[in-house]
Amino acid sequence: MDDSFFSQTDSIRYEGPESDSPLAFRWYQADRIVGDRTMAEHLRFGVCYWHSFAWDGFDIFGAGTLDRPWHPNNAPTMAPMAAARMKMDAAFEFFSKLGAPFFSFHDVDIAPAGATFAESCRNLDEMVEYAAKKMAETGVRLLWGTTNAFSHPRFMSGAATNPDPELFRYAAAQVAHCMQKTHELGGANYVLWGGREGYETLLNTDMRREREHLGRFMNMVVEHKYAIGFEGTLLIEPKPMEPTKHQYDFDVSTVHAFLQEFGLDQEIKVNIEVNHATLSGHDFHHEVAAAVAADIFGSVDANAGDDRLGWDLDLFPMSVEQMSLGLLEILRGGGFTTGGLLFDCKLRRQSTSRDDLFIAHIGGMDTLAKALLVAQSILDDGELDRRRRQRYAGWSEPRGREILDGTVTLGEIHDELISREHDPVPESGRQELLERLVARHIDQVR
Ligand code: XUL
Ligand code: CO
Repeated sequence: MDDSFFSQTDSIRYEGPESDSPLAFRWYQADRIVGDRTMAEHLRFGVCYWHSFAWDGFDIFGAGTLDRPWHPNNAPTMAPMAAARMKMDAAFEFFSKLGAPFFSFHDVDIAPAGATFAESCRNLDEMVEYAAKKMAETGVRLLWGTTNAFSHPRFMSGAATNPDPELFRYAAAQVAHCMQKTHELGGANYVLWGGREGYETLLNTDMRREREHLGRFMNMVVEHKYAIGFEGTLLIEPKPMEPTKHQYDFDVSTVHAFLQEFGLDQEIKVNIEVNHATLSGHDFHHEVAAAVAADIFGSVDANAGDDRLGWDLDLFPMSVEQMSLGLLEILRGGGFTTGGLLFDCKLRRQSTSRDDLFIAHIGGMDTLAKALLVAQSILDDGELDRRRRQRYAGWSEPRGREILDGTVTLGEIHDELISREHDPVPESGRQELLERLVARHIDQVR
């Protein structure tokens, strides 16, 4: 008798849109061809370690509620390394039963902190060895590794932007070690989310200096990548606020300007999180389009917020329409290369049944698989892109081209308009028609 943590659940299979099983896929069919690749190749799903395995459900109002026997709060007498291995066994059982090809972790998610930095590093080394074994057994790969330089009290005033250089050094050392471990596990990317890189009040903050320090930090990270021969992509994850009042990596365009200012725009791309996009006042698809337009699109943390709560709720994505619009921009941009769709999502505190974690991920994967079909169907149909191209047709004509070529001046344009009165007729943007077009693909896709 299998007594593993998820022994009540079998491997999740595709049963098709008519299935009424909560533990089956209705849309995600890994080997189904969509456009030029399989669904699995397009979507590159990943499960995050932190919310699903390292968090016991605590929030600012109360203690953990989730069944996580390896969590230090639930296992006060268990040796920390044994608990970490138990957690990893459960995690890999989950990844492979779900059929997710990737996972992601922070250093502190997989290995307990030691009494010293050196001991923390040794713990991480040991757990990375264990992970390598699990990855080889299951075929699950690493989408990205990252460093947590925001939870420990030492980082209360930031890491790279901390006023104390000793904290900059501590975070730098942690990134150096974690990137090396990500490299050893063949990670496709390395992520830097600026946890507490921001400020609480300008009264004590020198913003010019802190941004310069962050620029120096990121340049050191790039230098280290080449020094160790890591071939994955470096990604910054924008977020506008929370935990700090103002985060420096506010949104994609802010990060792009930062990368250009510090000479990093060829080296670092972005990891866009859906609910970070909405917290910054943008739609998810806006952030993807902004990244594609700036050639810095990398990866996605697929989740959702709540319309009425301005927090980072990390809900599982369940809106096909929202995800279809995002995937449309991703496909228009050529799809993922090293990136993928990571479920940076957490269960609700009341979701305490053992299969809730499966149902949540299955829901997210089905939502995104259906959204992929919708996005591909819109592209195959071609009408949306044809109408979009048509709006700009005048720029291929001589009167548009001479502006872009730089062969006409503002003064010449002025003089010409005075001599030849011409008042262009505005054309409909056809927004409602286009929204109906998207709705038709959502209704009709199979
Ligand atoms: C925080 C967040 C992080 C990053 C990794 O809002 O999204 O989990 O994805 O540090
Ligand atoms: Co995230």
